Amino acid sequence: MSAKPVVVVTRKLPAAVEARLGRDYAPRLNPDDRLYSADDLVALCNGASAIMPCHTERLSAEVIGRLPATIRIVANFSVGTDHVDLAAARARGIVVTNTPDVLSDATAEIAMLCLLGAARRAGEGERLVRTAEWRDWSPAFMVGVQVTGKRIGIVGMGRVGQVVARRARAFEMQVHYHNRRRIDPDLEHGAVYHADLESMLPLCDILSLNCPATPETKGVLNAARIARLPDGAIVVNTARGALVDDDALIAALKSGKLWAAGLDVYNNEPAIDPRYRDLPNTFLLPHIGSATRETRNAMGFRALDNLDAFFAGREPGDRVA
Ligand code: 8YV
Repeated sequence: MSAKPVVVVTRKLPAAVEARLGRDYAPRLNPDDRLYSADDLVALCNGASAIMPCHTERLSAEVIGRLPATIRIVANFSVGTDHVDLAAARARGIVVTNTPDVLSDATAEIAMLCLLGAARRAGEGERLVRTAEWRDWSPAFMVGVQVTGKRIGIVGMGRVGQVVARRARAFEMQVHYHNRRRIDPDLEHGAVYHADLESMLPLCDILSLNCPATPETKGVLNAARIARLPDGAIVVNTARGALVDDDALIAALKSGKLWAAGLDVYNNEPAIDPRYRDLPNTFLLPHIGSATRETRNAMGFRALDNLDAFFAGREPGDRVA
């Protein structure tokens, strides 16, 4: 019987996922959930065949170049792959996979939470009650923006974007979307496609960012695009912080051009731009889009399915490089 492949698992994973890893592989686990430096990671990979990283480990071209030749696959515990230099992996013949589908519902839930939290001032309200500073009630107290029946624009109508659209329809919203190409009209359910992002923006009472971070989408929400949104619009980001020009978003939140923003992801997490914290009209979550028990298990099993296929000599279902 051949030895079980050694898999470097960069973060602590759900117990059931680690149990399956232990049954089928020789995993190098991280029981203390310590954040590895690039040097730690490279050293841990000595003699290993696979890495199962999260988005917290940056596999840049430089890091990939230092990996031992024994590493044959990077099976990400994430749908996003912006932390991995895919071209560098390809150049070294390293297969890369991700975990699509299984986190779409959980992430769309957080998008709706961000949307509602921003529109209805949930963060401010919660802080008021929690700090015992809630003193009075009046018709003018904590007045927010109603979301029912509003127009939502979704940037990136992939798996998550389509679930956000479905949830938005439950709130009777009119759905607009911008995507590289129009999705199958059977999947649109009345959503209006805009090939041109610029022309969609003036129609968006709410703008939800749901596209991957790539060189093309970096800073897609910039000052010029924010200026095209209706006054008082709401911005929701559950995709990646890199999509946003922080200076532009913060200026628009300060000036009142935007009503509010609901954010789960940021540039430079977790050391986010501190100005977000000082604004009353931000509803801020710590990148918890996929953080449900169900989804974290499913992500782990999906990553393991990819490893299983690879080591059985089959094409992994979620190969991205
Ligand atoms: C995860 C995510 O928390 O899957 C993604 O791309 O952004 C998150 O939902 C993270 O990636 C885990 O590595």
